[in-house]
Amino acid sequence: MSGESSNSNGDRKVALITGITGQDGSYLAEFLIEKGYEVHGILRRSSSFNTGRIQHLYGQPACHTGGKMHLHYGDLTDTTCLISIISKTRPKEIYNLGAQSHVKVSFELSEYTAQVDALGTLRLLEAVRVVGLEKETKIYQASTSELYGKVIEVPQNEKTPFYPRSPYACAKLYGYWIVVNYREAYGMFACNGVLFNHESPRRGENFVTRKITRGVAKITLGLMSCLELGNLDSKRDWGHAKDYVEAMWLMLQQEQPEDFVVATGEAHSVREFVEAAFAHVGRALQWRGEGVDETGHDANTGDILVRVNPKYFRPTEVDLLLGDSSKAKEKLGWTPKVTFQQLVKDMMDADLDLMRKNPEA
Ligand code: NDP
Ligand code: GDR
Repeated sequence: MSGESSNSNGDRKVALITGITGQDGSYLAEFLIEKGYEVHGILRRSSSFNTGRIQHLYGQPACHTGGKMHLHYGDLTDTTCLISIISKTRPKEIYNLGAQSHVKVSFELSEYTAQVDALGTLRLLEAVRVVGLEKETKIYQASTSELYGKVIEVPQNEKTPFYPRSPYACAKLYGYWIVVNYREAYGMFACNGVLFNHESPRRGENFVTRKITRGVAKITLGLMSCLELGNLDSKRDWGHAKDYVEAMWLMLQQEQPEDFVVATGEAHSVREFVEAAFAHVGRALQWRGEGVDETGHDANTGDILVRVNPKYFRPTEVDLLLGDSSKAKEKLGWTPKVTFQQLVKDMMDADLDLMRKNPEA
């Protein structure tokens, strides 16, 4: 690789995505390929296949012949590989989506979560500097509404103070501020997207929305009798991942690097999500009992369809997230297209289809 400081990709649109195998990475890769980008992604070594969400892109013959998408083994805990991949690919845009992204798991994997989500972000920024691309490469950082944590004000916007409530959120807080610092210290084009929860049929199975739509699909097909959940009262501002990856890209197309909140401006409780999912298959729920004894019954048959299991409670909970994305609307021209009801429908239809084809899924 030459030691020149200019981006030797000339006018070619080259993007690097960490976390390309995740929910957002897969939608972003599709979006960028559609826009004519050459997409590079970092793939973690795993003992089983972890490319299910991008198989349809990787499977394109063009990919094996210098085409649209290229995967590189790497990890956000490995500085050397980050330097090597950035040096080889010389991306114009980097999207840092890689993370240990599960809030509850972060209480058990707190140190690892900090390694990946906090120090991983630092490693990536430093790798860009080491390769000499700090004035060429634009960087998107996957920041999160979890930064707001304990409710100080609603709706939450770019000026709302942070109060993280989990090791995940604390690690992401470091990620947020190191991005701001590198922007100010070295003039790097680096932006934080403070994204509120976004879901899709590709959402990981142990996040609450997907757990619900999979569970309701299984109950509908007689493959399961009851869904066990934790806190039914927490409220989230749920959008669709497909809409949100567009906002990531728009942030990197601006003249100046800035941080943006991305949200729908509408909050629903976990309980409402469960009700909407059952309503999709024509079942109404009746709630009985309170707290850990609460159960959700089929309003017609009385069968118990939902139980609370305290094992899903978190040591510290985030009660209410509701975002104000006026700045994104004004400066990026971004608004969400998918409503809450459409999101539930999209996820339910996909999981019913999946379970019908493969009841073991
Ligand atoms: P996912 O959990 O679906 O995907 C996470 C990705 O990160 C996967 O590709 C995973 O690889 C990869 N990854 C995990 N650990 C490492 C590591 N050590 N090195 C490199 N890559 C790693 O998350 P989402 O797609 O939902 O979210 C994308 C990003 O946005 C994350 O940073 C998340 O914290 C953040 N975010 C998400 C929101 C949401 O509602 N979805 C909201 C706000 C922020 P593998 O497939 O091998 O596990
Ligand atoms: P969150 O998403 O923590 O907001 O983080 P998750 O879907 O895990 O939880 C949302 C809310 O649902 C409650 N809940 C349950 N959660 C899970 N996972 N499983 C359950 O059985 C259950 N029952 C109730 C939770 O307590 C919580 O209040 C997501 C991730 O994508 C982060 O990476 C991202 O930063 C934030 O969204 C914004």
